[in-house]
Amino acid sequence: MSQTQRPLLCALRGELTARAPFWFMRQAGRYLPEYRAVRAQAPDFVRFCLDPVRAAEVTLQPIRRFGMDGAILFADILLIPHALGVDLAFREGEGPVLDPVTDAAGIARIAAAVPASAARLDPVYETVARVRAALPDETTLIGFAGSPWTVASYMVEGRGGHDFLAVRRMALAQPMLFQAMIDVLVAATIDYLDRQIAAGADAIQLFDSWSGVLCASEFARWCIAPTHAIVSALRRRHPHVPVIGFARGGGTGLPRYAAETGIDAIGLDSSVAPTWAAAALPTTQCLQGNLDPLLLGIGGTAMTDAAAEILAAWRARPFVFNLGHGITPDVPVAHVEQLCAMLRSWRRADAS
Ligand code: 1CP
Repeated sequence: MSQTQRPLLCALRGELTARAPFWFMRQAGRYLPEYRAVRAQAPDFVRFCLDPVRAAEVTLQPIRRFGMDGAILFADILLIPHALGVDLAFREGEGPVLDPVTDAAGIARIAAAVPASAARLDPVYETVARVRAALPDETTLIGFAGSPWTVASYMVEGRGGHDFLAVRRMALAQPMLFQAMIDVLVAATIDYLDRQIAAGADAIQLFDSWSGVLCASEFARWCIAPTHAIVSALRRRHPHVPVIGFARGGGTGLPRYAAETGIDAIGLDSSVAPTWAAAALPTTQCLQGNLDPLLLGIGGTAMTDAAAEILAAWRARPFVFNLGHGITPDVPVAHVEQLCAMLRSWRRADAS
């Protein structure tokens, strides 16, 4: 089968597919017993991400069970700081902990590490190659990275999201210094994604999970501009590989993000009304989202009614069905099965 018969890839390229292609953020994860079994064998999360056999296995698990149209590479956005020499550990119940980078000397250290950083992530590209070889032809393989703002927020704060005061202060009070950090992340991210594509990734998603904490002008500077830099560099090297931009919490900044970054598809969080997105975002651009992951946990008609609302709002546009954020560990497998069955039976022709 040729690539053009991958429904998810077709939708990302702006085609009106007959079916509703779907995948779910964090589809590989703790809600799956088979994931927990592999995770139990791999207590160190960074090593787990850099173990191509295990990472490929957990990438494939949800595809075997549910047959999504897309597989997302199992890795983590914090592998870039790791490759840049930043100490990183994932602690049970606490999430990621990093050695903070907050001054010129720290930024000079990570800048010096950029040329060698892509090769430090060689195991990730091996995972990509293994997954692509094992996937059904019609399934799209999505590679990913964090967007520079979101990755920088972990590097400056030294941990996961709370109030983001340190990184927001640095961006506002020392913009030149902060720009230097963003430039390092842009360069490292381009090389990393270039290598994922060379290894077999069909599409790329940029996760800007914390873009919602920025004020409007800062959103343009730290979210839109670096995303544009990454997308244009990838486009020059790989003109046919679509990029999905997921600026979570982007709100009223989303039309500008859609128009100015060069992304092919826009990931939407659950706060965005599906009908608003259909009317406000460029009609050629694929929409992706945006069922509230909590509804997947609740199931029943609350879940299927909300999914039907998204399908109805987007029936005249290219779209990929997804959640508005990642699946949580408490989600029952049966609810995921029910949603997949509903999506599989939907046809655009019946929807008008
Ligand atoms: O086994 C475990 O410990 C489970 C938790 C877990 C998983 C499954 C982490 C820790 N990372 C991952 C894999 C992962 N991370 C994937 C691939 C799998 C898939 O999606 O199916 C992806 C795409 C990510 C991306 C990621 N990591 C993001 C962006 C997406 C999002 O959720 O907004 C972020 C912010 C991270 C950081 C991260 N990784 C893990 C934790 C606990 C955190 C911190 C989250 C926080 O700060 O609240």
